[in-house]
Amino acid sequence: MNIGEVRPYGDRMNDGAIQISFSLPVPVSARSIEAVKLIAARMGMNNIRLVHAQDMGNNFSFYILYGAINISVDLQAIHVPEVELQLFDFWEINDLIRREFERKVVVIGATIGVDAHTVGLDAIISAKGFGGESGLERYPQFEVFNLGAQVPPELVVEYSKKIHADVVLVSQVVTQRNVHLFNLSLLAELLEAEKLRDKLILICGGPYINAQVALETGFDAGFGPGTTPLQVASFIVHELMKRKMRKK
Ligand code: B12
Repeated sequence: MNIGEVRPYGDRMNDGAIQISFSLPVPVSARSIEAVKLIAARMGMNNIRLVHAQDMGNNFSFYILYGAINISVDLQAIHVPEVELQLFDFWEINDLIRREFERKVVVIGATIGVDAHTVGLDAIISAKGFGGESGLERYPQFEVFNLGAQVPPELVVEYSKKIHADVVLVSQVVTQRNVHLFNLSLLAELLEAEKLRDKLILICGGPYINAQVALETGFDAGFGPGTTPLQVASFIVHELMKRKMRKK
């Protein structure tokens, strides 16, 4: 393997160990187990070990397998947009907002469309926070409005206007049939139509969100799995300062 290439590992470096799981629309049987191993083999896995096979009812079954693959990728050859972030701490963020803006920063959060997953957005917004960090509600310099789940994009626009929001945080967890791309683009377009887009910092997040999705849908930044409130708060402050500099 070349320097810069990476391959999954389990016991030893570069042993190619992976775990996969999937369901079949049949009950567990000797035949279904053989089918599962065949599917894994056809995916290029070797040294296949089935570690879990379970009936799920209604003639469906679930399987977990271990095995190894012989694939590696060159990290140097991968070019994707990333959110570049210099982290501030809780006190620095509040001090910077107080000093540079002399008012609270108004933040709206919502999970839009039919999406009912609120845990991720709450992790960033609610006072209890995530990963040992307080959420944005705990920051004295943020005024936070959590609109909750299944909010129509039109309502986010209406509310942003009503309370003069500076930041809109949108969560999208369900990505079936690319519904998240539809919802995010729609919101960005509606804000644009109301001439609000340039006045707002527009941030999306969710387990399948990244910087690329954000840029493609007209957002300023996108945050994925494991995001913490401090990362989001730091991005907001950087962006506010960047925009203030631009205005001067
Ligand atoms: C809990 C859960 C539910 C709960 C939600 C309860 C609630 N109040 O949120 C209930 C039972 C309601 C539910 C329902 C459904 N669910 Co569900 N659910 C989950 C589950 C198990 C955990 C999600 C979670 O809470 N994660 C913990 C949080 C902390 O992680 P997170 O969301 O990734 O958030 C972090 C980052 O992504 C980021 N982030 C997230 N949002 C935001 C927003 C901003 C602005 C920022 C900056 C960052 C950010 O920061 C967070 C902290 O690090 C996942 C599977 C899984 N293990 O992930 C499935 C999962 C998300 N659900 C799924 C599905 C399919 C459904 C249903 C459609 C099932 C059904 N057929 O009915 C329904 C949909 C209902 C609806 N209308 O939306 C799929 C989604 C597949 C997809 N990609 O579309 C998953 C992945 C399960 C699966 N493997 O199939 N679900």
